This record gives sequence, structure tokens and C-alpha cells, in this order.
Amino acid sequence: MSPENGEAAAAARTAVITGASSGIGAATARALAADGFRTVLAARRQDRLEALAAEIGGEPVVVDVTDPDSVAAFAAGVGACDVVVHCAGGALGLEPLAESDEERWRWMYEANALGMVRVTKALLPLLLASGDGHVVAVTSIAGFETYRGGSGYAAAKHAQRAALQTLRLELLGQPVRITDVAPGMVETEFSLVRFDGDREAAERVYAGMTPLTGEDVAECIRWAVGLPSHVNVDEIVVRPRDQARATEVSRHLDEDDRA
Ligand code: 8X3
Repeated sequence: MSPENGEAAAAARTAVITGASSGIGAATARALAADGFRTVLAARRQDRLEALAAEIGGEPVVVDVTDPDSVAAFAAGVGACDVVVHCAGGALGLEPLAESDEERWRWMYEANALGMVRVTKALLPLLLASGDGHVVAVTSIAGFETYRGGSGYAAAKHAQRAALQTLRLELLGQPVRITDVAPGMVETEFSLVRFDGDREAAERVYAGMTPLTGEDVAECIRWAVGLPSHVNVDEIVVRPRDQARATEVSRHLDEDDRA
């Protein structure tokens, strides 16, 4: 096989994954590394990144997407970027809007919406220079649905989706694809973070049902990225079979689970 085609060409491509230290981000990094990408693993937790990098041969870089200086320093050193997968983000709390905390809203807006915008802006020259760039963002069904207690998170995810759709218009005619991957319930550290480390509260979210795994979502991303360059998968909405809408979940609970 000549270096111009097939695996050898794919091996030269670089995928930057934010939020790579756990969950969907780590699973995506594993999937893209297995497909021959050079992976740049970006997140805040250095020990986790180094363990993953040792496992898949990626490059760990400590980055906080909520910090403009951190993102600028990261982008200046990354060298190349053909694909960026935005997995950084998360939810804090499940309080009604009337009791919501502005600081938590601010963090969710920073981590989900502005973080994606910041990293995309910083990497856009490299994505364009690649001649075949791809921006993939893991948003959420909360980007087009709302549910009680989810106002701050849904607002941030709606903003993230609006930014992505705008970018798609603005880059039309340029060699950059834009893909929005919107999952429903995925069992990662998402709920543990949302409930401030309360493991029981986090486990209750998935009680009696089978949620998606990070690997399930990573497989969607791997598929969209691996399609030919002229194919732009705009949106993927992926939920567990046990979930029809954000608040419509089929649970098979025994008495202990209900307690
Ligand atoms: C996670 C899905 O329904 O918990 O983004 O907001 S949900």
C-alpha cells in the first residue's frame, strides 16, 4: 500500500479530543487511536491523561477549556489538527431555576458552550490548513429538550448547538465538516459531577435501566469521522433503548431499588 492512501494516510492525521480523561472523551480517543489517528488528549487531570496516553500511544496535554490562556497555549503547541472532538463539559446540580446558583450556570456555560467556541477558534487555522477538517461536538439531548432542574445545563447545551449550526453556515464552502453528537443517558462520571460526588444519587439516575456507555457514543463519533470527506453527518441523536425523551425512561425496579 502506498503512503498516499489507506492506513498510512490516516495514520498521519491528528485528532484532538477534549475531555479525554474519562467517559466519552477517553472512549473516543481509544476509538480514533485504533483507527490510526495521532491522538492529542486534552483535559485537566494529568494523571488520567498520562495513563490513557500510555495505553493508546496518545499525547497528553493539560488544558482547561474554561481558561482562555490555557487554550491559547495548548493551540500554539499542538502542531496539526485534522479533527477536534469536543467532549469537555458537564452539568452541575439539578435545582429548579428559582433556586439556581449563578456560579454554577456560569461554569456550565463556560465548560460546554464557550469552551467549545474557544477551542474551535484556536484550532480553526489548523483545521482549515489540513484541507479536510472536522469539528465534532458532543452536545446532549438537553440541547433541544428541557427538563425540570436542568435549566442551566439545557441553556448551555442549546447555546452549544446554536453555535455549531452557525459555524456550519459560516464554513460552508470550506473543507471543514461539523457534526453534533447529542446523547441521552450515558453512564460516565457525568452524574457524579452533577451531584457533587454523591455516588448514590448518581447511581439512582441509571437504576433499573440500561444506559449508553462512553464506548457507544464513541462508536457514533468514529463512524461519522471515518466517512468520506464529502459526507457531513450534521446531527446524531443517540439514546438508550430504555429512554424515549429526557424524562421518559423505562425502569424495571424491584422494591429495594425503589427505596
Ligand atoms: C446528558 C443527557 O438527559 O441527563 O447530557 O441531560 S441528560
